Amino acid sequence: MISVTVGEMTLEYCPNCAYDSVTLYDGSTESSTVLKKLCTTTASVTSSGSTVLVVFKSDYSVNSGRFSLSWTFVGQGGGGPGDVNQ
Ligand SMILES: [Ca+2]
Repeated sequence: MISVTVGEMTLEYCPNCAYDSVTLYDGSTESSTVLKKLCTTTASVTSSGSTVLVVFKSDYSVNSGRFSLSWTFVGQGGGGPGDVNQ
């Protein structure tokens, strides 16, 4: 599993973050489950598998601040193909 911590998130504000956003997916494609969609709030999420997709979207108007995030592997032990151990 991967634990992602968003330390800073100051994008343009809009309800549902419709204009500018960072979306964290629980998988490798945009059809994966959305863990969190953010524009002005921070968050911490943990994936169920070994992949997290981060998608930043912005539109043509209104620029705002910035965002930062960090991630770490969360070990589960046991091992086996596809598992992340720490
Ligand atoms: Ca914008």
